[in-house]
Amino acid sequence: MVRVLGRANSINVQKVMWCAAEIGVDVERVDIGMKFGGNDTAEYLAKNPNGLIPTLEDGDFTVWESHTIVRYLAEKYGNGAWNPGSAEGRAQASQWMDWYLSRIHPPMTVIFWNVVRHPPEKRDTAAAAKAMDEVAKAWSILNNQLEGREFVLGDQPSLADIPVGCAVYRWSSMDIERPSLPNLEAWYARLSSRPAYAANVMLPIT
Ligand SMILES: N[C@@H](CCC(=O)N[C@@H](CS)C(=O)NCC(=O)O)C(=O)O
Repeated sequence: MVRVLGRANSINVQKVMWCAAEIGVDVERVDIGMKFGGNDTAEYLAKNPNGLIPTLEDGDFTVWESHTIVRYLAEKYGNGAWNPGSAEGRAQASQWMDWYLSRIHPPMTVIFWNVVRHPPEKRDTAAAAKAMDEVAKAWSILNNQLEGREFVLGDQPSLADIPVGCAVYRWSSMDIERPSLPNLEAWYARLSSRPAYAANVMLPIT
């Protein structure tokens, strides 16, 4: 039995749940984190000493870090889908996953907190504006990559789509002014039509 420990609306849990649903892995998800708590117990910390979500359990095997988990699921259960077959393809998938961590995640976190989570009196509009500039530049890099491609690496979705695919839902749904990025918008529409994405990623943003 594969279990994912983590609340459904965490972007890092969404990466794992979306990947598992796409490759047909049956997962039991347990609500842990934020309002559910449970990530500061000795039992949880023994599984994931960071006290963060998600953690994946596959029988006796435990692993944390969302990108590592999706690579594990695709390698073990993907039957060739989602995990590129060549070393070059896997390197490119990793490149976009790492790029998400360095270029998309930090500014998106600043925007998310200032637009969604902080009450108006705690919002830092200058920091949010700076983050908007940074992330718009990063999204335009992905917009260029998507020129002539259905998904990040080509005609088929792959692990490269997963972190940025989860983030583009937030980017497209938050109450912010976005620059026009037609390839990115078309890719987001393509992802949105996938039942596994709609069910696991397109959840209320809180
Ligand atoms: N690099 C880690 C980051 C994990 C992380 O920061 N998780 C957040 C949720 S997105 C968390 O656990 N926050 C505390 C909570 O939800 O209670 C990963 O990708 O798995």
